[in-house]
Order: sequence, then C-alpha cells, then structure tokens
Amino acid sequence: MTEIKTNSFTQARQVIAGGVNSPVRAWQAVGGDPLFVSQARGSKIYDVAGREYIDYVLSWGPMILGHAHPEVIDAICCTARRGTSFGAPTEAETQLAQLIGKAIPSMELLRMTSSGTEAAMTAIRLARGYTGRNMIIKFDGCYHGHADSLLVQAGSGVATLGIPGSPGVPECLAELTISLPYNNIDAVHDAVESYGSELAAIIVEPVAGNMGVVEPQNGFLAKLREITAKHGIVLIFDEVITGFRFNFGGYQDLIGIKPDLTCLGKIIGGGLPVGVLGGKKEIMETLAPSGKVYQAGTLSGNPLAVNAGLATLQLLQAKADSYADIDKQAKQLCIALEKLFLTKGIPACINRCHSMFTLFFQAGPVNDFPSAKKSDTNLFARFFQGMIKEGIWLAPSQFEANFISFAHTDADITFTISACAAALKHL
Ligand code: KE4
Repeated sequence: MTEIKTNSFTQARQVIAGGVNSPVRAWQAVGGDPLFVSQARGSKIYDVAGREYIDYVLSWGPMILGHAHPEVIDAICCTARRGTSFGAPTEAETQLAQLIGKAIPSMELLRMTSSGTEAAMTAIRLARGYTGRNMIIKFDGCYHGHADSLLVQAGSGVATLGIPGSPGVPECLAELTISLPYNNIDAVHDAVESYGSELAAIIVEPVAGNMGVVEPQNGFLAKLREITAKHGIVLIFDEVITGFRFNFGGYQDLIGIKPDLTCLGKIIGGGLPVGVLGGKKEIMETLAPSGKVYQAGTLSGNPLAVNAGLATLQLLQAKADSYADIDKQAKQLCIALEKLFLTKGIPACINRCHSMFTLFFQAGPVNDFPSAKKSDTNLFARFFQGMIKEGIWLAPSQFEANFISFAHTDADITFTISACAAALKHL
C-alpha cells in the first residue's frame, strides 16, 4: 500500500511535537503522513490539495450538525464582533447551563471548562474533596482525557499508540487509580469489597467510544449505580462523547440512570473548546468559590465557545425527534458494510450504538478492551488507507468511534458503501 507523504507534515514536525497537536491526528496507527485539512462543510472535509472526503470523524464527535453550519458560524461571528473573552461572567453562560440542565436533569449545577479533560479532571478532584477519599476506579480502554489520575489503562490515543501505562505519572498517584475490565461487575464488587471505604469515585464512559464502540451489557451501569450508592462512592458518567449524541440529553436520560456527576464536551461546544462538569447540587457546591475544591480557567465559559454551543444545542433541540434519522443511516451503512466483509470472507464485526460505530477487524464479539485488542490493526490500517483513496475519511485508529451527522445524506451513505466495495478489492 503506497503511503501518503505530505510536505505539510514535514514542516509541522520541525516546530510541533510529533507534527500534531493531538497524538491520534498523526495517523501513526494507519501509516503514512496525516492529511492536513484546509476546510470542511456539512459532511465533507477537504485536504490542503483540495481533495474532498466524506467525514466520519467529525472532529472526534462534536460536529453532529455537520461542519460550518451557517447558524453556528453566524453565532460565532456575531459574538466575536462584541469581543472574544472578558474574564467575567456573561448571560450566555447562564443560558447554556439552563439548556443543559433542562436536558439532563441530574446536572443540578454546572461548571464550564475548556475541554473534556478539564471536566473529568475536576470531577475526580471534586469527588475526592467531597468524600475525603483518594482512590478511584476507571475501566480498561475507557479514556477520560489526559489528566494524570486517568491515564491508566486508557483508551483512545493511549491504546492507539500502545503507550504502556502512563509515563510521567508518579507511581504514588497511579496506584490510587484502579482500572477494571469494562462490563465486569464482579471485578467492581471485588474492588469495592477491598477498597470501599477509600473509594472516592467510579468514572465510566456509559457507552465506551475509546476502545472502539463498546456498549454496556447485562445491567452494568445499573449495578454500578447500586454499588456506588450503597458505599457513598461518587458515580461519574463521562458523557463527553455521548452527551447529545443519541438524543437531546444524555445517554443517562435514555436508560433512566442518574449519576452523581456528569462530564460533557465536544457537541456542547459546537466545534469550539467547551467542557462541562455538572451534577448533584450538594457536590457541585463544594467547588470554589462556594466551596473549597479549587478549579479555574481563564477561558472557561468563553463567549465564542458558549455561543457556538448554544446555537448548536438550540438547533439540536429543534431536531430532537430526528435523531432516529441519523441512527437509521448508521444502521443502513453498518449492515451494508458487514455484508461486504462477509462476501469477501474477511473477519469483521461492527459495534454500533445509534449514530456512532466502529468496524473491528475480527470475528468478534467485542465487549471489552481485551476483546477489542484482538483486532487485526494491520488490516485496519490497510482498509483505512484504501477508504481514504476512495474519498472516505474514517477515524484513523481501530480504537476510536466513527460518527454520522445530520448533514450526511443518503447519497453519502450509498457512496461510502461503494467506496468500501472498491477498497476491499485491494485489501
Ligand atoms: P478533550 O480534553 O479531548 O476535549 O476530552 C477528553 C475526553 C474525555 N472523555 C471522553 C469520553 C473522550 O472521548 C475524550 C476525548 N476523546 C478523544 C477521541 N476519542 C479526543 C481526540 C483527541 O484526543 O485528539
């Protein structure tokens, strides 16, 4: 497979660590140089050579309306003319918090940050400060951003690059994080039996996206809620990917489980930097300045990001009954792709949850990180490169999710299926 080489990447690597500002963008797992983007609109993204691709990465989730939605762009431009950052509260932040709190009732009080990492990092600190306990449980293959305590057995780029553990994180801190197999409630019971009185929080992706898509099974989340309530452990749902992805609200609202804290990001910023932490009033009130757990940010609640998020959520609110449409497109695409792989005799299985999906290069099933890691990542890389050549931009890692937006058309889906058939000819 001839690998792409670009001058852009050569230049970038001379001044930016690894040539990128986030590791998964380097395409290390799929080979060749990463394509550099010049612009995007709707379901399409364009590289610096002007080539068009149908985009299923959507900036790793945020662009659910499609790229450069006119009303979101207008909101950003109108806001920018009035100034870009004040370091003072604005009423738009209150409006966004009201809209999110109404859509996700468990989020009684919120705090805005500039990234999902900050939201998750703050959630951990808050849980520790509120409970007076130090240990946390996360799950293998789940990724909650790059805060020290959470880079243990993480997914996403950590899994993609096969980075062992968490270099740079002191052992004395890493040992306060227990990472357990996803979907394994017995392992949780055992850990709580051993460390219950020391456990501040359990943090979980309610639908995992960072080992590839893996859904909770056998009442996993309900049992986590039961165990954490019984032992006074703060249950944190990391909905940075799932928030407003499946419905106008959280995945928690679809399944009727209320966590104590929720992290949001991606979609709620409409493509600009926003993270949100929210949850039970009594816990959130321990955050400074009402409480003593410190958290801050120069650009937290930034007017541009908040107004991009507001415009995005208002548009999604109007589409609340149309989420089924993008789910249907995703289902149609996944069924067709599975048929193509079956016909070709290539072991592949697709995990899909509503409009997010991952094509695993193995027979499956994939229901946790060890099973996800059985995938043939070399074959994945060759398929990825083949699809790029056919004009389809998938997530450049076996351990990531692909997404459909409200801008994807039936013609895009049909084109993608044909592109897959063509790519398989050369696999
Ligand atoms: P950010 O700090 O990247 O905004 O959010 C961190 C984060 C937290 N929680 C979940 C469930 C997440 O998926 C993420 C970030 N997702 C990755 C892709 N799966 C971001 C892409 C990247 O790292 O470049």
